Amino acid sequence: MAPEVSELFDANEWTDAAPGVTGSSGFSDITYHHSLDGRIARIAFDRPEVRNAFRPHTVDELYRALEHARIDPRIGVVLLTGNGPSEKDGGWAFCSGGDQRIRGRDGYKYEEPGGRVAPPEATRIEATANDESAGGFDTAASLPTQPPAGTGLGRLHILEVQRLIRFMPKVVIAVVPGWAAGGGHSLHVVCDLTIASREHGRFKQTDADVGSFDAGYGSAYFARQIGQKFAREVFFLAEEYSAERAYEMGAVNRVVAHAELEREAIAMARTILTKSPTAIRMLKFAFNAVDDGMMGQQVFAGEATRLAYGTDEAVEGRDAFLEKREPDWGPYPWHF
Ligand code: S0N
Repeated sequence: MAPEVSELFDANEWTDAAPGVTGSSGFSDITYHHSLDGRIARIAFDRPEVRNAFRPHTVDELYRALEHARIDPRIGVVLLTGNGPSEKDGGWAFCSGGDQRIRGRDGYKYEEPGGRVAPPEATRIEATANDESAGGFDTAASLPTQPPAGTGLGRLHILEVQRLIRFMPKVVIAVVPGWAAGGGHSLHVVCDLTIASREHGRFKQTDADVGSFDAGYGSAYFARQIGQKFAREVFFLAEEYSAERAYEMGAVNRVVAHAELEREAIAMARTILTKSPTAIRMLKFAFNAVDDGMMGQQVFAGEATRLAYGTDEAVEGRDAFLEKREPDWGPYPWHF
């Protein structure tokens, strides 16, 4: 574990999320930690020199860590944040969106003028697959996530990350220590809750400035959150908003002193962890369903099916089939 991960990172709270792998889980563009009791995940962009902009390799790593947290039954809350400050100028960032230096005509490129940006093996977390301490869950972690080198094809798979955040049955909190801009702004929008630094939290939707627009959750869902007028203002004017102003607009849940940001985020997570996991999961999917069409219904329905499986009535249906007899629904009333 590296105490220098971030000035706000308390090394006494966290452990490397992938035991047996040196460094922070073998990632290069993010860091990934679990709380000592294994119930909270902390995933952080780790490119402070570019305000935590993401390149395709960053997105691969982010997706992998989020998926790892999603299928860990101990984890109830994920904190998504950005490490900092930048050694270059002391600036703080949550995330400044896609790395504009490698944006191509069909998305963002793995290849840079100097060659491939990261070796494919850096996307693997071998040691976590079937880890006993993690309850034996299998992450299929040894599968590479990057396309073969040299395809030259661009990617826009931050949208896959957005969907993972949206549909994971855990609460994802955006912990914003500095800039949330462009696609970084969209990520905070899609998170369930946002807590921001009073001194350094800044929000700006640059999409229309750089000719790159999020026409999905980043804008339409944002309008659901804060209203059409404010959302259109944020996108059409691309101005800078302080954390306090974002709070007034309803885009942020809490604004706290910078030095207290991660402590407050952990406290928020700890409160959520005192609640019923089933209630939290059903509520998240209920909040989502109204905006997610048939997909939202499918996700909500999956959880309803899981609950139904736990009833004697459903067990009777299964047993009757296996025992080749007619089911006896007698004990189960038609509720009114
Ligand atoms: C974040 C800003 C406002 C910070 O300004 P500040 O504090 O004045 O710092 P700078 O001096 O500007 O930056 C410091 C150094 O960091 C580099 N840098 C900053 N952001 C990026 C970036 N995004 N890419 C590459 N480099 C970046 C600066 O160049 C500087 O480096 P040096 O010191 O070497 O000069 C300000 O930096 C800013 O406005 N940044 C750009 C924000 C932006 O426009 N982001 C891209 C927006 N588009 C996307 O995110 C892609 C969208 C996308 O993926 C998508 C596509 C379809 C559907 C959905 C999405 C989606 O949004 O998810």
